[in-house]
Amino acid sequence: MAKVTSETWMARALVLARRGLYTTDPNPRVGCVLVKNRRKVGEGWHRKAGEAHAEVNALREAGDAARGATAYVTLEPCSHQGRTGPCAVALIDAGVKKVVVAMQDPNPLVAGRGIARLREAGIEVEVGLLEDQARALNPGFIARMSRQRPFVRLKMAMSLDARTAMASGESQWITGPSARTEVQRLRARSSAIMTGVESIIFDNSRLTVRAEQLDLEQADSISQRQPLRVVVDTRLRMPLAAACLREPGRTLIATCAAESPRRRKLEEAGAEVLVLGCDINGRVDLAALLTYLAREESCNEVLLETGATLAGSMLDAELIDEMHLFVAPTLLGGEARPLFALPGLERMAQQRPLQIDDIRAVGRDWRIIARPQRI
Ligand code: AOF
Ligand code: ZN
Repeated sequence: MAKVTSETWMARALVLARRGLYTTDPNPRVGCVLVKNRRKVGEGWHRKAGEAHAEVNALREAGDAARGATAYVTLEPCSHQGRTGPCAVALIDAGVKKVVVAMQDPNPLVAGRGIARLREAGIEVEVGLLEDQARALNPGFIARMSRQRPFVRLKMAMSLDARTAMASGESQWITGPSARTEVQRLRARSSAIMTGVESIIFDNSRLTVRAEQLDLEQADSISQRQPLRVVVDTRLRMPLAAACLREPGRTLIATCAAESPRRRKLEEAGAEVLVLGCDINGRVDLAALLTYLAREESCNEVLLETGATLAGSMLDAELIDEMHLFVAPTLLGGEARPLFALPGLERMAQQRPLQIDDIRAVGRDWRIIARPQRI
């Protein structure tokens, strides 16, 4: 039999944490495994904000067997009294002997204090096992806690000749059903879906999670949570009849038009209107919007589903963390609408470099995951 190492247990804790991918928001996804005499005596994960943390669920399963066990946790056990009691204290009280932590909690309420508390109680603590994998589970929570802004993921679909729409603006559907299911998953894990008013005008998209299209065990709990819809609309051109205003969940319109008479009408139609300052081009200050989403709306991951103008502005402002580009095996020809409206580059030295992290087939389409490199 293959040797069971501490990596194996932490890998199990990461698998458990991932079960909360669609449901823990705004909390992080966390998993925990309790091991004694090289056997698992309990495991748990955090399902939902307000409910028990991963460690508490694992301790509950282990009962008395937790005494003398080693705990593998994907995030530092908390030290604060939040909606639930501090996990560090629960581990100490249960008589756990050693705690292996994948990463420190970036939440300033915790930030090392959970680890310190365990050590003060005489418990051996090891930090950093499979840390990269643990960080990858919670990019949004980490960005919000450490940079006061969400992790922004851009999703775009294009033909093999890099067209995102027909000249008429018609764009449904370039990609096939598997890619569209994948986009549903991206929506379901996000705190907010952000778009530009032009996309609403052209596509009238609902920007909702359709749990029945997800084909997942957790479909029931997902359907209860709709990500916040955020529409960037400098001059308040949002149509009163926009389909997304009639969907469950909230729609927030970010605008510079403080005095517009349309504001009240949109509010009556069910939207919330957020007035922000303008940038030097007279458009909504996107960095301020993201800060607002992190601070006031506790947004961890934001999915940007939009057209060339807003995508270009977000890229230009260095506000995109990751891009998911779906490439369909089709040619659209005609007038090219670029992926990004960027100011024309004149020299090769001005190129926007990307790092490609993954390319794979999704049904009949291809998905490229890339990260803009800071220049
Ligand atoms: C853990 N284990 O499973 C999770 C932790 O509002 P509360 O009480 O649920 O606290 C949320 C904070 O606790 C969250 O911001 C993060 O710092 C930590 N999450 N900690 O020990 C868990 N979910
Ligand atoms: Zn906790």
